[in-house]
Amino acid sequence: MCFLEKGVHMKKILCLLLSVSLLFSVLSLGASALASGEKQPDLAYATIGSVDALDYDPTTHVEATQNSAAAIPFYTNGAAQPFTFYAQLNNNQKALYDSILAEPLKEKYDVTLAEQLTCNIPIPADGQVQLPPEMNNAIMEIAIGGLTALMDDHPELFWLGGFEVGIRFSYLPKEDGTMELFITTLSIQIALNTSAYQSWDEVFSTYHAMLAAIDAFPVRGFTRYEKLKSIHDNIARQVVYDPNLGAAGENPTDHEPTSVFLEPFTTVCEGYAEAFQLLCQREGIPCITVVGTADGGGHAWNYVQMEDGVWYAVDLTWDDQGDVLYDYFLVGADAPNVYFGGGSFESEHVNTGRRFTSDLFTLSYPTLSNTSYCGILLNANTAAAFSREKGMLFLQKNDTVETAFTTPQDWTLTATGWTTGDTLSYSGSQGSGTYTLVRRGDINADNVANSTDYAMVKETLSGTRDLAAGSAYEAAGDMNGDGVVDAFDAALLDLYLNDIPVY
Ligand SMILES: [Ca+2]
Ligand SMILES: [Ca+2]
Repeated sequence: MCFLEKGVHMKKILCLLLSVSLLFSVLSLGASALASGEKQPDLAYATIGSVDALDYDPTTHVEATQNSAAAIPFYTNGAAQPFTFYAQLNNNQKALYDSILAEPLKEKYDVTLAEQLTCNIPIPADGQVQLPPEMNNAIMEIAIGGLTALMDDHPELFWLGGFEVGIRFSYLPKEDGTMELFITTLSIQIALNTSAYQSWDEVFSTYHAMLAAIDAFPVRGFTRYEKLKSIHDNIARQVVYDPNLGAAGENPTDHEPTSVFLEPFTTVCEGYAEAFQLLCQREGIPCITVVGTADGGGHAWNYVQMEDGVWYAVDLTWDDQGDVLYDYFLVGADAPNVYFGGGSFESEHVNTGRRFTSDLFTLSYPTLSNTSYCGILLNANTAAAFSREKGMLFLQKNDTVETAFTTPQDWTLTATGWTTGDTLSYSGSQGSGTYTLVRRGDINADNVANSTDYAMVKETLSGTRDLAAGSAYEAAGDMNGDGVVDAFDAALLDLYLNDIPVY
């Protein structure tokens, strides 16, 4: 059993919201153009506002030098119909999102709107036009919406955050003393996190270093569950929560996934969640970062979609307590807070869907499962893996499983044995269920995976043995979990029995 003292676990919360400040400057159209009263379309340009990232100081803004090189194509979500926040955008927001994604490492973008914005306003006597508030809001809704969705679909674009927005417009004076304004283009200038990067060259090189580190990051396992656990554990082992957060020595990249993949390997919730998402995307596992509040502070965590199509939550920040915990690994909304106070996961994690301190755009999240992925909490040291859709519990060849599970105290576990074909029943306050056990590689269920089992796989290949389809015995030999026992499984089993970690 692995119960830890409640008091030793620090709740990790921080502010991740970006602040918004709108600087409504006056649009100067030129008095002469308006005085005539003639219908005279013209083109003008004005900065209408800026949105600053937290910690971003506009007075230290750094001008871009170069780096218009096309970005490296990043991993795509492997799902047949991947969940994207892009799908939640309107056409103008999509235009902005597309423009930046097509050429991510640029400082400035001129985005042609898919649907131009228009309004009718009085011709100002002094030629100084101020946009009506609803027009400012419409512009900010496009910019904030497009950027929010892009940042959350593509956390590898770690430098996105604060920005300035300008517009390009034409106008048409009318006889009745009003004029029609047509906004055709938004100009977005990306602000650099100057506490971390002094130039866009530095962003460029950091981007490539991060991609290389993601490529090299070890993720092991046969099943989605096993890969997720590997990602969870290996990130927790690689980083520590920044002990200097909010003080001198704070890692200026704390809020970026770079902080997980690059030295000095200190991060905060946003880094944990975005790095987790990037590694899931590398492995083809649908995963999103969720932003909101926890215990009143800004916080970020993940939702992951399992093979059953249902979304479960992972809060790696709270699971990394020196010891790696699993209290927030693939849990549901009703999961109890084992270590952090009372209530449920949902009562402790409130989605806001906002990356900026503006209510103009809010992300919508998929529905979180009420129940956790498995009804059992794992001991930190077990390699057991659950498959809810198959109703199976996979054990590695050398697992000693009598102490493999940590459960709330009102739970009972009953196992008929601990190898292939045995069953494990559980029941408690969160529900009950039964899993069929599969000791990976132990096809003949003698509680050891060895050359006898390997021979049985070879016999299956040659057609002299028939492992019943869908049975635990077939699952024990189906090393790569693709539903069929074939030559690939024979090769994998050979390596597995010889302790060569190819998976
Ligand atoms: Ca065996
Ligand atoms: Ca197979």
